[in-house]
Amino acid sequence: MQHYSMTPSTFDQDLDMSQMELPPRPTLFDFHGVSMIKHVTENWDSVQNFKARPDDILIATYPKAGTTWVSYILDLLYFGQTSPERQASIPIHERVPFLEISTPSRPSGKDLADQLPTTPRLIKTHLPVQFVPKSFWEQNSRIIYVARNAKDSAVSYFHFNRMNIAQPEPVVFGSWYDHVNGWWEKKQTYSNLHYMFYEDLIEDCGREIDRLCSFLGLSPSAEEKERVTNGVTFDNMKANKMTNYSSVPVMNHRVSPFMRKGKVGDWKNHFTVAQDKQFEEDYKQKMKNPTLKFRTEV
Ligand code: PPS
Repeated sequence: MQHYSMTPSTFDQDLDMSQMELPPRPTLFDFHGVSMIKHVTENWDSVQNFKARPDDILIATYPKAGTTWVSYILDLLYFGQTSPERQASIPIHERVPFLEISTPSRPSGKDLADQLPTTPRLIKTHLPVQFVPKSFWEQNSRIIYVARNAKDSAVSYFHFNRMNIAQPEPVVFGSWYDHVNGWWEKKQTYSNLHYMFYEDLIEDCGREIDRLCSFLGLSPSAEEKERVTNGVTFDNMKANKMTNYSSVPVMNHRVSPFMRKGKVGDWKNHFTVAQDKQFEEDYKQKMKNPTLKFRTEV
């Protein structure tokens, strides 16, 4: 196989789950035109009736676009100084609940969001724009959408599906194209939406934090900003038990760590030249909106 780079791919490394008793992976099904799993649809009415507040901040992404990164940036900006306990003992996925998730063994994301004691409440969603509970629009809540180029999203999602047995065969939350375009169109009419890109964060995280702060009306001191920028580097988040998802039982980090590579362009280690050509042809058909542009390298 001709690869873009000679760097060996990480496929199949360390992959021996054959000895483990694993529950079956959830099945994908069509849900109003979007491929979903029961863990994100079972609590549907309750999620749809979620009562958003004007000061809530919703972090919306297609999976693997940098949700955790931006969640942690916001968490540090708002609560980094005031709540050392929060930083030391509450994992990021509890500080920033995943709104639509509902599994038998844990409180639902909606309940966790309802119970958040903070102001603002930081809430994560992977829902395509048409499924977002209407109270967010009615309350004019602030929304941050993070998008990542399709090729790196596909590679990251592929590895995530290997390590997380709560994932079906790819891919839940439907088409990447519909997701990034649906949210992009929403931005044209809903002004409280900040649309940002993973590639920009990689290129200059400090600049993106400045843009986020200006959207949120925050003005951290130089020292505070330095603390946030330093806390959210890939290496620091990978080493931090509160941000690396090491406490989540359905994830096997020996198969592939949640904090995997954190790069733009890793797709080159996975796509053959022929696959890339095929991908580009398909991309041209599906990405009709010329104003939404992604970078696959920086
Ligand atoms: S999820 O499961 O949808 O919430 O995943 P998500 O957090 O959106 O995306 C995970 C990918 O983001 C990378 N990541 C980072 N990259 C660079 N710097 C920082 N600080 C960072 N934090 C998370 C993470 O490594 C996953 O990407 P890949 O390409 O798999 O490494």
